[in-house]
Amino acid sequence: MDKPSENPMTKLISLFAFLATTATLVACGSAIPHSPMLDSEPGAGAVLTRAPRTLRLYFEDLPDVDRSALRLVGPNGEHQLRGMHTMAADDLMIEILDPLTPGDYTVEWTTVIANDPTVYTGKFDFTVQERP
Ligand SMILES: [Cu+2]
Repeated sequence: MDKPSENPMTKLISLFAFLATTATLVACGSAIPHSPMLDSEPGAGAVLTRAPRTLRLYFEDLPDVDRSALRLVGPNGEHQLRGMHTMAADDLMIEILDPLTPGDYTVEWTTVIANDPTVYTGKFDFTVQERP
């Protein structure tokens, strides 16, 4: 009596599919320049019901404050930011001067990380929702 067994061809096809996916990921990974930003407040893609008053970006190592820049662009254009500083050994922090109204925001950042001459840039978005 034959037991139902897995078709070896199906196994082979899924193995090839896996390898192709892996190869694509590796290829894409090497094409995207490395980003030293690890985390942020607000987080990338965050949907907030309370408008943030500061931006804080966390990096792999100490950012050079003097050679770093942050921009915050929202539905009413660019927001005024004040007093960029570092709070710990790995972050940039800045105060948002004018209150954020509901809408989509983009943070654009430029930084130089300790002992690395590369100028890194990146951006991320967050959303401020109307308060219920
Ligand atoms: Cu601070």
